[in-house]
Amino acid sequence: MTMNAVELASRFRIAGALDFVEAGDGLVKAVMSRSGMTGELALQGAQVTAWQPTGARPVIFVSSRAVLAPDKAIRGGIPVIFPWFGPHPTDPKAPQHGFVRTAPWQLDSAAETADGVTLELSLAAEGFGLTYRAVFGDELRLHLEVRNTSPHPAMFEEALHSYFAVSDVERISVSGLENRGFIDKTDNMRRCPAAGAPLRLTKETDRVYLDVPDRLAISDPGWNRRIVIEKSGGASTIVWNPWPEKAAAMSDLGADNWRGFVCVETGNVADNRITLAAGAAHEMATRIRLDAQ
Ligand code: TA6
Repeated sequence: MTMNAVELASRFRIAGALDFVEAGDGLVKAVMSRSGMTGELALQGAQVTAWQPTGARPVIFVSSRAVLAPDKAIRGGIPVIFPWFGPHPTDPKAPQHGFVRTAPWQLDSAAETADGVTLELSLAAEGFGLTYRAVFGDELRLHLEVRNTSPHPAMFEEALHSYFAVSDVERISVSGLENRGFIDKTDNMRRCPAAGAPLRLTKETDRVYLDVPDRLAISDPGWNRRIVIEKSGGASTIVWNPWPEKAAAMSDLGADNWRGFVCVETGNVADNRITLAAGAAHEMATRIRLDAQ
């Protein structure tokens, strides 16, 4: 039974740091603030929908046309993708990117700590138990634990599908991928060799990089900043921007929004998918912070 904003506030509100609001069509968001930092997380999907460190521009992008409604994926933020990435391997009717990003997660605890405002959420997901910790502070720290609660080995894919706000996707570059090959989803899943240089996006880009080092950065000269991503337990990095033609066909995005974001996603997909023994658990984490350019 999901709680409404009033019930959540009565249990978890922290004066001056954490409150709960109704958003869109029946959704509830946790809204956080601390020394000028602001953040948001939608209980549906445990989806981060905002993070803006003190004195900085927003770091997380959400489409101006995003639809906040039950069972509808929110266009932007950091969707939690599980237990498959992209289309379901065998069932064409199954939702793209799994079912947990539109599921009603349970808020288990909330606290203000030295690192910021920490939310702990959980979800039972068809033979898996998911627990998710989000810490909103000078950094944004996300930690996803997946436990196999079934009596047999189980396989899954996962990703934190982060939409990062940028000045202009044609001006940024992504470092950390230079020495890694990738699967090109815009070219029939062709396996491509490492480029040997930071990634610049010049057209529709939809790439799955495998076995990626744990430190990446998005350099944004337009806003004179770098978004630094430090991850653990996530071997894959997915980079996506649809470019204007595909963006125009997405009713919750639009051709006028495509320049303002790049997805640089941390996950375990394709060759990096995970198989867990009965009762075993796997942890994936990512820390996001800003550096001067
Ligand atoms: O992560 C990139 C991707 O898999 C793209 O292929 C594109 O489909 C994107 O995710 C958005 O997917 P969504 O289901 O949120 O529209």
